[in-house]
Amino acid sequence: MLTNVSVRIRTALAVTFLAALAVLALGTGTAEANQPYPWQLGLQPSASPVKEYIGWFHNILLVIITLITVFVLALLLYTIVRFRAASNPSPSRATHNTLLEIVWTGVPVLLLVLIAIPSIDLIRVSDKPPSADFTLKVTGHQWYWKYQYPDHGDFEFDSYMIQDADLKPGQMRMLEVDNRVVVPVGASIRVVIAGSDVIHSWFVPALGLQKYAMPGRLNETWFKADKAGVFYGQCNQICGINHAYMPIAVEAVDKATFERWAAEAKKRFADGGQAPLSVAEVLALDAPRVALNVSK
Ligand SMILES: [Cu+2]
Repeated sequence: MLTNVSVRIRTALAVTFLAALAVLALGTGTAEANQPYPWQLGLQPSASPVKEYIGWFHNILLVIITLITVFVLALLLYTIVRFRAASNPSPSRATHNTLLEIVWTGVPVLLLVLIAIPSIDLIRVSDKPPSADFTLKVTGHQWYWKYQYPDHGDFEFDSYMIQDADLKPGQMRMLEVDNRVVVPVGASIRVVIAGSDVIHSWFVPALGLQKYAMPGRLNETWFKADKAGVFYGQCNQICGINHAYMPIAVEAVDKATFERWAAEAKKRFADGGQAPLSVAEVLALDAPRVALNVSK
């Protein structure tokens, strides 16, 4: 009977271990993804200094809470075994222990203070850029985003989700947009955010960005893309019936490509023009000129 039970426990442990390994293996296969993926464990890989900090803080908190939980569990088990009626027939009548009470109040307070230091510092770091290269204005609408580049000729454009029926191969369902926000890699970008109708929230996990878009109020944050890529996000403040259909796509490219895109965007979006413009389209425009070695 006993051996039967222990065999079953060991089998269950082995199955759990193998399942965890399988999940980890699946996870590492898409570790570089800049969007959520099935069976994801942990946060998306970081692509900005603030996200790096968030990731570090998340990991250190996980260690702290694991140690606390294991410690409390061990105390509980010890108490259950050591002070059960059978082994402790006449219980102690003590009600107070000054030293113990000071310790079990003081240690948690100390831990909370220790956690509060990086937590508050993170708010400071994510609040303002050390020095901004340019400003991007983001406005949340029901149900799309408007982006404005005041330092590049003040052009602006709307960014809508690609509908399922219009998806091209390789495009992310519910995450791809017709007009991506394009930024240069390595530039510190000040982001000012507002809402035009209700509260939205501009949330791009890989860049460590999450800021409310409030009507009648300008919120500020910043980011710096450490690497080239397309970073996906979503509105994460419930804002009405199409809340799920206003994704965010930030494309980080090299500086020269960004300057070309911005120059083209200034023309394209002048006078309220709204035909979408992609980086690929801008590069394709240049291809014949580059091939003929003709300056633009
Ligand atoms: Cu929303």
